[in-house]
Amino acid sequence: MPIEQLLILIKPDGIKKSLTGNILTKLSEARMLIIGAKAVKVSEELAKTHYHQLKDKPFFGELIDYIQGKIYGEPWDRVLAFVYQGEDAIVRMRKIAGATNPEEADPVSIRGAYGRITTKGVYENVVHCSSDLSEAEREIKLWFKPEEIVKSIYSTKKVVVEKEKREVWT
Ligand code: DAT
Ligand code: MG
Repeated sequence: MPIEQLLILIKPDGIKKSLTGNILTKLSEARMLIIGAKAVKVSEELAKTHYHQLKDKPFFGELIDYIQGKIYGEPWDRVLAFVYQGEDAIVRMRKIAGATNPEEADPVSIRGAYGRITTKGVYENVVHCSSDLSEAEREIKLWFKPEEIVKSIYSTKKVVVEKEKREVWT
């Protein structure tokens, strides 16, 4: 079985409903390693790049607002991002996450148990889970810097960065 890495997001509805513990418990049944974890306030640019393949869908605008947590506002307008690693990780984690449409998802899956469709038709499906190997690589590299991951399966290189404005502790 190939060792794979993938991106999992606990979306703002999962944060607002205080489901982080429940979601991580369900995911832990797969006995995979968390090799990256952080809280992220999602910018419009990050949201649009993440979901670029859906840009022509009628629900794109609402999807971008949703992943940014705009409908919930402070302090729910954030996501928790994780990189998981394990054997056959993508297919196995997507099974635990459940189908995209929470109404069609296995009721024991995360989306089946905790997701809903709003009256506006937005799928509030609690988690994001990379769909295949190339998407997993693209998404991990979009959401995480190499130094934020314990051990990446993707190659890195050293570069000298000059005159970069960076926030540091005072
Ligand atoms: P997944 O998140 O299962 O990979 P996707 O990549 O096709 O599914 O879609 C990304 C997100 O867009 C999904 O989590 C919820 C939303 N979405 C997809 N199809 C939708 C639809 N028909 N109506 C409303 N939201 C939808
Ligand atoms: Mg997808």
